[in-house]
Order: sequence, then structure tokens, then C-alpha cells
Amino acid sequence: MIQYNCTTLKKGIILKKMTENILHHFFDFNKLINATAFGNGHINDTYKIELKINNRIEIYLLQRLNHQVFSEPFLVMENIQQVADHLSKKKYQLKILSPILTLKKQLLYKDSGGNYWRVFNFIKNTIAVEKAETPEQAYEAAKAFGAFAKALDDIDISLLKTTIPGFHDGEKRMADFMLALKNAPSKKIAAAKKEIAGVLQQKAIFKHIAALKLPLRAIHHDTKINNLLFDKTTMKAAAVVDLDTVMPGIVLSDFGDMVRTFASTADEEERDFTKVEIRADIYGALTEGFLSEMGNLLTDAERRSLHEGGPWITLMQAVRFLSDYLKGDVYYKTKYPDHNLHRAGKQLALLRSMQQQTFSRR
Ligand code: GN1
Ligand code: MG
Repeated sequence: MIQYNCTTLKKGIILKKMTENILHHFFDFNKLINATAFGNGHINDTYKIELKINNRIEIYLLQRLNHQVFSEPFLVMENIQQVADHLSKKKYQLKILSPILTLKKQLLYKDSGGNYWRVFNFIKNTIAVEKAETPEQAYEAAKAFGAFAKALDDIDISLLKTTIPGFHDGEKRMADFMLALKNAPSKKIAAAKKEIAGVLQQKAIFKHIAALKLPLRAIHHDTKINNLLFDKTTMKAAAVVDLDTVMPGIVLSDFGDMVRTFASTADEEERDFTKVEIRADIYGALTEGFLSEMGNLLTDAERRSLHEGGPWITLMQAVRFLSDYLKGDVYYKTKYPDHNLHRAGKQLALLRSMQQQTFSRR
């Protein structure tokens, strides 16, 4: 009998076997050369795949779409396809992430275990970063997210389906949090006392943003800096990726998530909160980069409220991490028991730093 101890080699063999079976539903290939886990996503499982097809080596991205989070996987894929089709008809300079269909011309393959799989073109010679290193990098990435939003400005948004209802609805997130708090074990409530108080103190932000009633647009909804690929050689923006949450929303979602992830001195996983601060130079550069593309397309109300996006999204992310901690880590992948609590604490520290600064309100 074969004994499976989890050496890297054995894990690699199991991964190869598993992905090989799936890939036969997408390609007629001679050989699977390599399959490796890829990226830092909290939700889906991603693999980089090297295949030999007709004696040529081709590289793809294979993903298992988390259908607990995305309960309508085909709608997610139809949104991505709509976006790819629209971008390909525009003067859009960046590379486009496009779904590769199964041999039966489907956007997803469902395996016998009920898992949904998809394949994308692999965008070569690129890297992702976890926080902006320089204002130039922040400008470049924000300009790219701006170019993406600009190219989608004229898409008929009724073509885009709301795949996660209330995804960036702060008041709904707050109601979910109150329910999680009601049902949480007392030990967890005690451990999260400071973070719970922090969220409750700030909740008026959600009501305020909802009252602005900003117009709906095609919104990416996950403009973390690591969802922008840079060309490895030139460090110019190469592609906007992770289009799972492209759906109707408000511009503060995309601007706010850039502020949250570009302008912080520390990445999302930082545990030393004294290191967490918002950086004025990065904030300025990202605002300039985004507005260089979107400036003329925003309404007055959108422009006036733009600087409220950072605090709003950062608080929402704190609420989401903290709710997940209270519920027993059912949503985000975690690496240790208090991971979601620490993530929430980091977001609250960042929010406080945003509220202490004045540069974004000038
Ligand atoms: C999730 O899987 P990933 O890392 O792309 C989440 C985002 C959060 C983000 C926090 C569908 O994205 O909304 O902002 O984690 N995506 C979903 O890092 O919930
Ligand atoms: Mg994502």
C-alpha cells in the first residue's frame, strides 16, 4: 500500500493528477508538464498550468471557483465574458483576462464532487505586489484601474448581474455583523472586545455613504494592488485581473479599495498595528492616476465624495473580517486561529490613521 506522507514531491504528484483530470475537459493535450499553486487569493484555489499541446508549451491559469461564496458560478463567468467582450472592442491598452471554454463550449466545468473549474489565459512576464512601493507605482496601478473603469463606462450595466447581493452594502454588512455578534461564543466576544467596540463606534459611516445615493456603474469591487499585474521588465501596468466581482456598484468601492491597499504602510497580513499608517504621497499619486482616466467621467457628487471611499471600504473590510472571526472562519481562508481577528484589527488601525490625516480633504 502507498503511504501518503505530505512531502512536497507527493503533494505535487497528487496536484498533477487532480488537475490533469480537470484539464482534459478543456484541452486536447499531449502532456501536463507542470501544475503549481499560484497567488494569494482568500477565496478561490488557483493553479499555474504548463501543457504540451501539439508540441508547443502553453501556460494557463486553472481555478476552482468557490461556490460557497459565488452561489451562481455561471453568472460570475457571464459577467467576466461580457467585460472581456466589451474591452476587446475598445481602445484598451492593457491585456484582457478571457475565459477559455471547455471542449463542450461551457464557461465552467463541474466535476463529480460539485466543484466548478475554469481556465484563463496566463498573462506572462508579470508580477503582483502586496503594497505600493513608490508613488510612481501607485500612480501606474491606479491609472490602470481608472482605464479599466473608463473602458467600461459605456457598457450597458443591465448586462452585468449582481452575483453577490449587498456585496458592498455597508448597512447590510453591519446587520450581518450584529447577527454574528448575537450568535458568537462568549469567549470570542471577549477576545474581540476592542475590535467590536471599534466597529460600533464607526458605523455611522455606512449610513452616510448610503444616503449619498451615488450612481451605479460597472465596478471591479476588488481593486487591491495585487489584482493589478505589472510587466516584470518595464514595471508598467500589464493587466487588471480577478474579475469575479465585476458588477453594478458605486465608484467609491474601487477608489476606496485602492486607498486601503495601496496607501497603507503595511499589507493586509501585518500583525504589528503600530506599523499601520496611511501614506500621503501614495494617496496623492493614486488619486492623480485614477483621475487621469476617470476625472472627466465622474459626476460632481462622485468627485466630491471620492475621499470618503477609503474609510468606508476599510471599515467594511474590518466588519467582514470580524464577522467571519465571530462566525468561526467560514468565509476567508485562514492560516491560524485568530487570523481574521488580527486582520480586522489591522483594518481598524488603518481606518484610524485615515481619520487622523488631513491631506485627502484638502
Ligand atoms: C477577497 O479572494 P480575494 O483575495 O481576491 C474578497 C474581497 C476582499 C478581499 C480582502 C469575493 O478577495 O472582497 O476585499 O478578499 N472577495 C470576495 O483581501 O469576498
Ligand atoms: Mg477577489
